[in-house]
Amino acid sequence: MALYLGLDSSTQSLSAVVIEISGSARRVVQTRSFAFDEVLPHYRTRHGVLPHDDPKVAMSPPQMWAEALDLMLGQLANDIDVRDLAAVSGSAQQHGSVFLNASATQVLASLDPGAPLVAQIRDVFSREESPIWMDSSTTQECAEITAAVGGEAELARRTGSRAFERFTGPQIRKFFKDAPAAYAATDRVHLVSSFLASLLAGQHAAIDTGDGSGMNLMDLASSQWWTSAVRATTTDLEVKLPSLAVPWACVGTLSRYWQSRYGYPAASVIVWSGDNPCSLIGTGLVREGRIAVSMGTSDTVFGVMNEPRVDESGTGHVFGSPTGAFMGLTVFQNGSLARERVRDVAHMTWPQFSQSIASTPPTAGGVILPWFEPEITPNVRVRGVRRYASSDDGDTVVRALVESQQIAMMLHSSWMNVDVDTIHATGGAAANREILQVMADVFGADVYQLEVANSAALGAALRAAHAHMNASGPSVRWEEVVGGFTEPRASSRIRPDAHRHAMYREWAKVYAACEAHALGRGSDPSAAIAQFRARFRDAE
Ligand code: ADP
Ligand code: XUL
Repeated sequence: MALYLGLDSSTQSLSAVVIEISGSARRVVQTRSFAFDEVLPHYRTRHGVLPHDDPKVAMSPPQMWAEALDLMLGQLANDIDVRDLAAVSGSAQQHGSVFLNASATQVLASLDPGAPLVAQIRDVFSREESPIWMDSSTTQECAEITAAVGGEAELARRTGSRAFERFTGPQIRKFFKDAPAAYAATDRVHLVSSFLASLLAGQHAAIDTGDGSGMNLMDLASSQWWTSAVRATTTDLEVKLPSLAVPWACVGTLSRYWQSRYGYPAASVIVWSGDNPCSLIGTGLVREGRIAVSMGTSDTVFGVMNEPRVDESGTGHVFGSPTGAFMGLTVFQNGSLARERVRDVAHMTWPQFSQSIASTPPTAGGVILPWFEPEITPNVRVRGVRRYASSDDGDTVVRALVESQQIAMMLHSSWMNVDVDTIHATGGAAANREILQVMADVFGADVYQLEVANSAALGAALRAAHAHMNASGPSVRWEEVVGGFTEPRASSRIRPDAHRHAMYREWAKVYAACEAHALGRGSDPSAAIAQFRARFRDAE
């Protein structure tokens, strides 16, 4: 019997999934999850993020992630017999960076199993707070890096994305400019993923090519650091970056700390990756043709790409996929937290929120552009919710928000060029079937829920299994690894309503006109709205 552990350090929580694979038998042995705000309140985060006056700044404490890791491994060792653990891997929110000083190497290698992890690593940080993916404060640095490497198209062609504020390169450059002494004291710049893998292995871990492609620093074709981008970021970044590794690389074994403290074996630590690459595996998307929509803190749309088809509109990203191919990804910042804001203003529970969707006719609430925070897709730097043809009625607002979010996902992911007939839905909000019905109607696709809700943690466990099985035997295909874990539940299928889909195809044009207007790129959409209303007046 072999057990595999997948961890997921997301924006708001740490989750774990333990799976067993023996012969053809497959089962989920244990799942656990806890929210940072609740379990570690002393870090004073809100939804996992430190409150800040500037809406563009988003930081989290890396010590909180480390303390959560210690807590989780302790709990799992209580829950189950961990002696059969063969390999562990992880998933982490993408782009966030952890800055370590030169003492880290020694501290990681000599952790005392008798003392909590966090107490021993307090002094290894050259920056106490880590910028995370919600940070949008680096517009200037994006422009500088873009200019230095020869323009937006070149940066996108080489790294898979134009410069984005949250990407690690622009964030590193900002720190280099704003805090030169602290930057100089930095020995290693990790991603959240490679930082946590380093804590497990007791030595600096590599960055995998999936998470590495979210940095504006890696050459997608060669999977190596791209020297021009590295030099455009800071003067000496090459010596501070960890190495890059294929997504199935082993970066060490669980260190003596975990073995002596909780009784873990010297299980292989497989390089960690980003949550979106891990979710790709955890939703079973190991071949091109289907997409998944994840509605966690961020809403994301992604799918496998055999070739890196870079988005010429500059909206989406191409990342390395854990399978060795590529993945297309489009990210929306105002996802679950926007839904929560609207739910809270209307004083609703989630069941009441669902009821509002179900009881309100399509498009009745108009269009809501939910830019409570600066938005990634489309690029909105100054926050502010925009509403078109909407009323203050709580029910219609809820439906309008959900419709607008789904239409935005449909329109802005079309660059991926995938004929969408089936969507695998994941993330916390995928529990909500009324939201998924709107998704099905907007995309005109069948939507499925998955057996294991946390696809990022499951994907990490499956990546650990895949790497371990391929290291110790003949090569095992991805289909065999994910089989039995990621098939969508047939009974969960939500079919699109043909009439509503036809209506949404037209409403999507109205939405696009509203978005263009809000972005200052289009005229007043009132006429488009009136035309739509005249056409569909008696439709519902
Ligand atoms: P992350 O992995 O980014 O931390 P999760 O995938 O765990 O996020 O999703 C958490 C989010 O799920 C919460 O912020 C909450 O808004 C949302 N959520 C949970 N239950 C529901 C529900 N029934 N309907 C809609 N959203 C929900
Ligand atoms: C991906 C992105 C988010 C984070 C947080 O580019 O910014 O999806 O990974 O989950």
